[in-house]
Amino acid sequence: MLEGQRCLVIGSGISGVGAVSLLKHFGAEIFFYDSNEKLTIEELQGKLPADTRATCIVGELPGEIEECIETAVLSPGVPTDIPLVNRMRERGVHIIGEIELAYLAEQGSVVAITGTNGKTTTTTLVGEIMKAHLGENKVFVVGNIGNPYTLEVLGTGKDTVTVAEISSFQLETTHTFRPAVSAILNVTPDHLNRHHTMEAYVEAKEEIAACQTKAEICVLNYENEYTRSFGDRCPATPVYFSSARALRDGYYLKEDKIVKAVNGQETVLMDIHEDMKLVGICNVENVMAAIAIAEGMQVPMETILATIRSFHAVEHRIEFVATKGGVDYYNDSKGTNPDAAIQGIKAMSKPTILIGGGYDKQSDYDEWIESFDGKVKWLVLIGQTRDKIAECARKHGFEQIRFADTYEECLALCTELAECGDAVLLSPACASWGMFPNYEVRGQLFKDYVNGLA
Ligand code: UMA
Repeated sequence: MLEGQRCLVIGSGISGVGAVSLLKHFGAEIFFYDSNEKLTIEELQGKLPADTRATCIVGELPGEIEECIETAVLSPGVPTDIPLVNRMRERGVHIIGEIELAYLAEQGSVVAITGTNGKTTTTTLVGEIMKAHLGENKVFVVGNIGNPYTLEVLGTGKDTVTVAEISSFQLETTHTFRPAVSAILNVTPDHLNRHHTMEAYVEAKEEIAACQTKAEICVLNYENEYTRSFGDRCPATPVYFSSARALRDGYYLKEDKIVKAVNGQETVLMDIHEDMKLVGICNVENVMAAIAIAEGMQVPMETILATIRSFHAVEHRIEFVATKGGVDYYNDSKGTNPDAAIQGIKAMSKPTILIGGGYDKQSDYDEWIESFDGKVKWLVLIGQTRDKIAECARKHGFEQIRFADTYEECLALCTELAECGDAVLLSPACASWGMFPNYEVRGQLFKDYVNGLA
């Protein structure tokens, strides 16, 4: 359907490279573009396989190229309201995202998971459950998790399942994407610099179910006001989970047990201490969501529970790194917004030296500071948001603040401040952008530093 069409791929990150490879398969005429003037045409060419025919462009997009484009494929990091995209939209150019492009080639079933927090853990766990059920080579785990969908989709077939972690950025540019089972784990303020309003952010998240019908399922968190109310207008059949109350139909936490109810009839599924290696209430929610999703995909309960029993925390999410000099070090680099970072603090049981700050997504830090709850001994701040966070902390009466200019300085300072019996937690409540390409690089630097300590 895109054969012979002039297609512009915007963004030369991993999504852009994936989009080019799929467009090549479709037989499109490809223009591979990145607005970053610091990049060179040779660098863009170097990101593509040698036999790829694509016109590479950096910096300003020449008018004559813009004018001839028929379809534009946006990388997730490209805002949908920049002048270039607005002009093309007005001209009637077909504007899609990398997820939509990949979905055009999907042959099998799709599970799609979004939410402000818990996406990566839930996606990974669902991927493991599906692999246990169908076999390793029948399951593709893709999307925001760091594996572009476009790079995997040609391997799909009638009997495969694609488990996709989908961000709000990606959902702004889907049109026909129709998962068999979707899930919105929770929605709390995040990425407001990109979406501008909470309403727009919520709207983007709800797109995950836009093409579903009542024959399909949307798994929703009953304890989040946005996802609970979405159940009433969701085009799919809602299936709820709750960490705080019994439901007539759905999955919920009852004391220490995860229970399933059908028409008020309860079945105890598992014990959250004996059967789960993951800790924290956020992970109980992730596990309940994974059970609901997997059951929605007709996986037998014994396969689901056996996988959960052996499943460990994912990297960079409240990940224990090591104990050095009597101090426990935790990497929660994926704590990229205040709500996620609150979960990080909740999981700590010792006096904590907390590393915060990074890229400014125009978040509010009040609730995060309030969650310190006497547990945070020192707050070590770094990055673009450090003054804003410090001001907010002082407003809440928290004065134990130190600043660092570089991550090396920040980590050395934490080691100096920490005493035997303390914990050091990297859970910055901010994205890493500006200092690092992504949260993984930030988390890895932290882990390398800790592992290098005597
Ligand atoms: N660019 C332009 N024009 C613009 C904006 C960006 O040309 O207006 C260029 C940049 O110069 C850069 C490229 O676009 O060269 C980067 O594209 P990108 O930001 O979309 O990055 P990718 O490497 O393609 O990674 C993206 C996701 N990144 C973002 O959403 C910001 C990755 O999510 C995802 O793993 C990957 O696609 C595969 O699907 C990361 C993320 O931080 C992990 N996601 C956010 C989050 O989880 O909170 C949403």
